[in-house]
Amino acid sequence: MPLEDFLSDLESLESSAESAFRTAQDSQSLEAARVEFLGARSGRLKAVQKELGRLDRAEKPVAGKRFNEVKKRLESLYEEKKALLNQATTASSDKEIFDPTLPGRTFRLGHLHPITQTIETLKEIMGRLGFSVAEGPEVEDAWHNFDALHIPESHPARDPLDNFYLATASQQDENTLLLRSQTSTVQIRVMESTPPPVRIISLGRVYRPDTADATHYPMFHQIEGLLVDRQVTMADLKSVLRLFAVSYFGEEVHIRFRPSFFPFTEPSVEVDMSWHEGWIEMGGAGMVDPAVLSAVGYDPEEVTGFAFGLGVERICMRRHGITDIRELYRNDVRFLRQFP
Ligand code: FA5
Repeated sequence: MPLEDFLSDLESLESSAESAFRTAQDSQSLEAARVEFLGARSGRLKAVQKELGRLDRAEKPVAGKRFNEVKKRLESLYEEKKALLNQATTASSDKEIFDPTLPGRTFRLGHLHPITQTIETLKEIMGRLGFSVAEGPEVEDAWHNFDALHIPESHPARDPLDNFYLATASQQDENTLLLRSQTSTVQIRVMESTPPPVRIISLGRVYRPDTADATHYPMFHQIEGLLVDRQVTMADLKSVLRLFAVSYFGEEVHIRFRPSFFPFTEPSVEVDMSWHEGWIEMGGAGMVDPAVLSAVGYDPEEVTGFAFGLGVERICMRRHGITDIRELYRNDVRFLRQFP
């Protein structure tokens, strides 16, 4: 090969390699260009070097010198470009870490179930009215769920079809256990263990084999209230329930009593509330029946009292505009998340 041809091959290789290095946008394309031109085994510069060996002896010094210049130049062009690309990558990842305009990372925190929230609020409101919190077991005996509450053996409320007994009907005796059907059991437990005056609330689960529909569920919660002292009257009951309703719903709430019957209160009423919409039955209430006071060893000539029992789900649902009680127990976070 004549020297001129060698030199012109070398020159064209130099300019293509130069432009390949300069235009490489990222380290992958730069590496591809390096392999193509400077690759130790099959790079294009290597091929030119082989031609160098075949030149005439006299031409070799000139050609070799030029070859070395080109090789050095291309190697340093490659190194420069490599450093440049590395710098750009580091700079852009630094920017990502410190980019103050990115939205912060949010953590999805859980929160209390709406019924638990309602219970906490009700405890706080009644606490301000001087009521302390009492508790009782969810598995109850017939004495606390019925007998002491003046619900006789023959009363339909004791029907096996209306209660979750823990034994079959034929096995029932005075030790019969059942899942409590009302929180009124706690009235009895408190009065049995505490002399008057008492001023308590009790909040908890109760169980009834009711068919689930928009307003009923076989497990639900009640808030029970009991106040026994000297000269307690129906007016006290009404004012406490009104204060309770106003504290929970606000001044726009209306409350009304309808005459009713419960074996353990006399007189008895149904308590309805209206807030933005029509009336809704929240629960029952009344003056503690003297027979109940006697059953727990209180003197009905000395003290009188009032009691109430309201459905917590009803209170919570009205407050939040929930129209189906079953939503509360489907465990669907998309529903529950609406009540943070
Ligand atoms: C009682 O349970 C009485 N112990 C209330 C009481 C207490 C009266 C103290 C007098 C003195 P009642 O069965 O009506 O009463 O239930 C009270 C409230 O519980 C109802 O008004 C309703 O709000 C709620 N409730 C009853 N059954 C269900 C159910 N299956 N699902 C959801 N809530 C219910």
